[in-house]
Amino acid sequence: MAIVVHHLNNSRSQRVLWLLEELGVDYEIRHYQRDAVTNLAPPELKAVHPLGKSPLLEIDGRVIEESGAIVQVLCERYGNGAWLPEPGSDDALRHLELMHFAEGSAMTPILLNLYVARLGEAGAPLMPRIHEQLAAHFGYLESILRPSGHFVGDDWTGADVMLSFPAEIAAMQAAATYPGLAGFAAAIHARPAWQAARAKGGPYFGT
Ligand SMILES: N[C@@H](CCC(=O)N[C@@H](CS)C(=O)NCC(=O)O)C(=O)O
Repeated sequence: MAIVVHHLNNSRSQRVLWLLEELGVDYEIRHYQRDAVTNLAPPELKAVHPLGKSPLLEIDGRVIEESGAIVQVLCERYGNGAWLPEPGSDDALRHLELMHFAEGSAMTPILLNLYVARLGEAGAPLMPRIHEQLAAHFGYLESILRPSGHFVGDDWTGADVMLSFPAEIAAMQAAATYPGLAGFAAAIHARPAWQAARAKGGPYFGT
């Protein structure tokens, strides 16, 4: 059954394209462009899933929403034993934790920062707490990055794919403060699979 990625330009969906390229899986991309003024997804995405967000993966005749679930299912099906730690191992537990941390925790201060900054002076009282939480989450990620350059074990896993997005944002906002995360993002961007995904997916955060 064909795999279809509903890909919004310059978005979390880049992770899914990158992983599919790493796994060598055939897939089709349907492209959607953000609104030039609001930066929001176009309404056509709501015809695919009620939330109208990206990534969305069509597989086995159903639509899967949530990057973490998409990454997990692709690693399980096409990883051939790689991209996920040994089931039942300590690393598997750590992997589960970080797969959820990426969207469940790390993205919260990132999104709050984005939205509250748009309020200007009205949002100013919230900014110290948001910046403190941004630093806490980015600092935590920087501290757990392993000498191997991975978050779990010494090879690429789904957790690296999921954490690539907050790491890229940390690198864009403060590369000097988070040199480990900046190096992690640069190592990903240098991979042929990532570059193939970038070529197919279109411009991504200035790359
Ligand atoms: N937790 C979801 C978040 C999905 C999400 O918010 N995607 C953004 C792209 S980075 C989006 O579609 N934004 C457009 C909009 O909200 O209109 C996931 O990881 O899949």
